[in-house]
Amino acid sequence: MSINIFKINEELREFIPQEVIDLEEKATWGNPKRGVMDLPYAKELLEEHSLCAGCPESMAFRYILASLPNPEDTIIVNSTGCTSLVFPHIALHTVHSLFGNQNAVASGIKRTLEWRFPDKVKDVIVLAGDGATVDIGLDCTLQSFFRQEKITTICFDNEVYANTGGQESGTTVQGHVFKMAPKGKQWPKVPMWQLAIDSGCHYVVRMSVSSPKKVEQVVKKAIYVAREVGPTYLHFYTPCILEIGLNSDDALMEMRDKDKERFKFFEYVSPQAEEVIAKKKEEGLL
Ligand SMILES: Cc1ncc(C[n+]2csc(CCOP(=O)(O)OP(=O)(O)O)c2C)c(N)n1
Ligand code: SF4
Ligand SMILES: [Mg+2]
Repeated sequence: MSINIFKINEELREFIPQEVIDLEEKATWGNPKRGVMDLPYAKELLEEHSLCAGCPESMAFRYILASLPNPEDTIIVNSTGCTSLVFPHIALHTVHSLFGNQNAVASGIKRTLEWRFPDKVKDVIVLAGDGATVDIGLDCTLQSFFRQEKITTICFDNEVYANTGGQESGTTVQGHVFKMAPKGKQWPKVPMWQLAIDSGCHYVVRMSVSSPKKVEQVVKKAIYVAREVGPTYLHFYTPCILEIGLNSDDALMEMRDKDKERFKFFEYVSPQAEEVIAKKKEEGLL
């Protein structure tokens, strides 16, 4: 625990729930080797968050937050959707942008931080749903890749607009019916990971979040590569158990199932990214 980025007002401490105090006292900030192995002892996200019980987005959030190499100097930019519900329940700097604008906002923040703090490492990460990343925000997403912004974009793909009650998105599977898409999707799933490669990302991964250790590895690689080379993109399957009619303890099974088909692990590494990853491995940071 090094830098106080989240400090409870001493005069109010006696009225603050223990969970919120834990966010301060059990944080793992300042440890460059932090990771998902800390999770049993650390507190990254309040238990009483506002996602549905068993929602894989809450698992993904915990793994990602535990894996950030530089949380004191990280800003997470998010967009409206189920993804955005957890941000009031964590102890990191976040910015809520207009739906779809997240990569444009993140680009501005990254450039400003580089100008304002030239001697400091500041990581900027976008975390948004498939509707925000692939549909309504696709222009902003791709343009940030074309401009080679040094940011990491993470898409939580639950293959639906979940927060607004179940409309189909570009990442919905062909033929799938949702409450508010009764005719079934006409077109195949948009392969966003391939668009990311074709648009200039240097490190791209598609996978589910069924394996915490794997999430840690790819998050760290994506952030290190973004710092030194350019845009990186992680496409995570985080199924909406509510909209596909599963119980709260079914998410892991659903992800493991899809690990064998449309979310089979896929990783692209550009030659420049290879160099950064090799260097970080030598430093013992990966
Ligand atoms: C500019 C704008 N357009 C539309 C909306 C309505 N809206 C809020 S959440 C949401 C769906 C988000 O879907 P996704 O990005 O896939 O995230 P999820 O809820 O599935 O995690 C939409 C369309 C909005 N809030 N702002
Ligand atoms: S509606 Fe779906 S994506 Fe949203 S919190 Fe519930 S399970 Fe998660
Ligand atoms: Mg979605």
